[in-house]
Amino acid sequence: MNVEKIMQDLTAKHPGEKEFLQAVDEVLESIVEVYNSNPQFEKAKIIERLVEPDRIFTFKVVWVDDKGEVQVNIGYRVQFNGAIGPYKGGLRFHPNVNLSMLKFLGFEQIFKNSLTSLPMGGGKGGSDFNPQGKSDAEIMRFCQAFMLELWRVIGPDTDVPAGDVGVGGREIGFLYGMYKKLAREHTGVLTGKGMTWGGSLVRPEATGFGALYFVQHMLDKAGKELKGKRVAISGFGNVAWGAATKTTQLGGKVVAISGPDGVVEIPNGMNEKMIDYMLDLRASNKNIVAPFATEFPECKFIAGKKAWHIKCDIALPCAFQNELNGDDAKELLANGTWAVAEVSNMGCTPEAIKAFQEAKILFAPGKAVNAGGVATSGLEMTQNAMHINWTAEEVDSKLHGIMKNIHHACVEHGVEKDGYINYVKGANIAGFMKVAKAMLEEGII
Ligand code: 2IT
Repeated sequence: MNVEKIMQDLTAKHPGEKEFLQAVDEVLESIVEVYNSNPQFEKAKIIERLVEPDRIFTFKVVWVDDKGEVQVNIGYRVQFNGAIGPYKGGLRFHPNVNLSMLKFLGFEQIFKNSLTSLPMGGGKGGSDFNPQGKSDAEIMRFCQAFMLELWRVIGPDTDVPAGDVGVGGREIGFLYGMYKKLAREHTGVLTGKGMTWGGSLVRPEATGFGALYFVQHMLDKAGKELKGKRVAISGFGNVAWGAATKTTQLGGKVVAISGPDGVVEIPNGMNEKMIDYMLDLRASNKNIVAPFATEFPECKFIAGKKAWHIKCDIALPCAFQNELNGDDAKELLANGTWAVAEVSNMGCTPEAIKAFQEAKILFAPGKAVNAGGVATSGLEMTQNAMHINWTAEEVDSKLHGIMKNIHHACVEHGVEKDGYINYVKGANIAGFMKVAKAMLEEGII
């Protein structure tokens, strides 16, 4: 494989798909060596086949808002790769959603799902619908209209969507209700369901919890511990909440959370009340963190600044792709940060990752760190297929085991000659090998 040539061809075919091309480039750079040492891959054109989604569905979503006005959005589902299992991945509702974003997320999902060791292929979907400021009734009508199209192409053994940014328990409920009505079946076709109708305990907190289990193993391997360390978290959604909860439980100090309006500095670290308040903040649907500092006067709101502005040992991006750039990385390094774990998908730009790796600090990529979310979705699918429910302890211990294995796989494939663990390389190689082998064995399809 010639990475440059493949990237040139792909860029010519899909000009402007910036995030997607960025995600592919990172994977290719990581796997080129193992790829080229295995001639079977080249012969079967594994990479050329892997970078094109199996299929993409786009559809119009028409709904009526509370004022009686007709609204039109675009819906998508990218079924990227189904070599190791049914397509699996979230739905993102956000005004910036476009095909490049969903292709990047779907591509990442292939390797992430492979890392979980569960049988799940990669997929992603969503809409440019903006949930901000919408009433419950509007959210419901949109979700119903969205599912009216999507239901034809998904199924419990075909493609199993879940939540992502802008899609939480409420949306999954509305989507599931409509699917059930159309398909006349009560199956595990979506994950992140409510606990009384097929959901799995621990799924709501799984992404954040899993991330902290991964971080624990990473610190342990480096001879460090989380206890007493300053942790900066970006975002205040479901994932950030799970990460803040587990950080605090494990004795870390969450000294910052942030939103689009700025950062809240929490000098003594978050307490339980503050963690609970994150949920109120999210439920207020205003997408700002400033009220946090009014509610807790010991905290300070700094408008227009990111979480990376606050001095911390460990940085956990928990919001969006490319939310931590080269300048942010410099600021963190200057402030003595020695570990960064992406909890968001592709949270760091290539410049930021390069800076962290050159400084030889601990850095782990989203597809490994945040895999606990989709892994627990996989556990939800298993429980649905078996028609049983596991206890929270059972699910949590399985999640913990999966994160431990993912960490192990990253180390196995990521150790450099000088002993530095390149978690990006490790995660990409470990995730890729399993999918590539499956593709070889399943023939040219
Ligand atoms: O990015 C992700 O892994 C998710 N949004 C979760 C996907 C899932 O199927 O649970």
